[in-house]
Amino acid sequence: MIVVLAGGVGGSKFLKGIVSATEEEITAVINTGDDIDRFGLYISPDIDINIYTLADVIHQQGWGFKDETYSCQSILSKVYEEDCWFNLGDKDLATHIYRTFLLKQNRSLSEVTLKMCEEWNIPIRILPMSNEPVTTYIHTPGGKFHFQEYLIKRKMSDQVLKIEFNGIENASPTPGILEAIRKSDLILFAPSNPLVSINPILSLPGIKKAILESKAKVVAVSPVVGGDVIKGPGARMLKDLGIDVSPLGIASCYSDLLDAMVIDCRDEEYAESLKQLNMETLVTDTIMDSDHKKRKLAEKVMDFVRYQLV
Ligand code: FO1
Repeated sequence: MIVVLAGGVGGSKFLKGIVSATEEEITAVINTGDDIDRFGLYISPDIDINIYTLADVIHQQGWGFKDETYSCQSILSKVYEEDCWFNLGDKDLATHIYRTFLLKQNRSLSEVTLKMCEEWNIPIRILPMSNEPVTTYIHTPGGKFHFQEYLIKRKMSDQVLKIEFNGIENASPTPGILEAIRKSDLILFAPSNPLVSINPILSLPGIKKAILESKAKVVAVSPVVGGDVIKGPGARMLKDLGIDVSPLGIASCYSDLLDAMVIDCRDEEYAESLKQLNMETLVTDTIMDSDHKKRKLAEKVMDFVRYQLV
């Protein structure tokens, strides 16, 4: 069994590759710290990005539906003069309406997610990291902001002083996650932002302990390529918090959890230093700009785990 920890865009591409490259049972544990309420609707961006990507309906920008329209949003903003900084497409709204409708019937977020996965014919188990609310806030000199507000409304223009996962102490991992970790042979950290995508998952009570106790090999794919993060706010956040924008900086975020790292060819120079930290390294092309390349990367990772990580 394989467990994949993932956030949104980078995570979903990697997950798609892994799904196409192996027949093994996969449980994907998805960050929900980015979840947000807009107009009374429960929006879970990373869950949706992963479902849409695996269902092949994702927009090429990495979130929302392809061939999306924004009629509802244009009425909200032009007629009702609402501040629509968080773009909600018409098709995407159906997901948020349906999820909110089911949650209001006292179904848990994981039940709702599994139901949505069934309806989209997703061949793996996708679990939100927790059924309890955890919200990522970014503390800046100008105050603290919901992660989506920092990212989209304020366009990452603020200096990051601290990242808070509000509610984490009272949240527990979704039922099934700890068992999956214990039973797994391989745990993959997708090339997602370590600070706001993977760290919320790792910060849930019991997760790190289960990973450390599991017999599984633990492998992280670096989201940093050639001194930058492919998508999202990663580089700015890492810099602001004094973390090196390199595979070494990413490795430091995961401290003693990793057996190995997958890094891009452009970062080959770091392989030796990672080895000195007791980490095996796969150096390969990690850019996943086509389905073929997603699958290729996943095949390389699976071969590396099978033949080099013993
Ligand atoms: N990202 C943006 O850059 N701008 C948006 O307006 C936006 C809206 C949005 C709506 C639904 C959804 O599921 C995702 C959306 N995203 C948007 C992506 C999202 O902010 C982030 O990429 C993730 O939270 C990080 O994984």
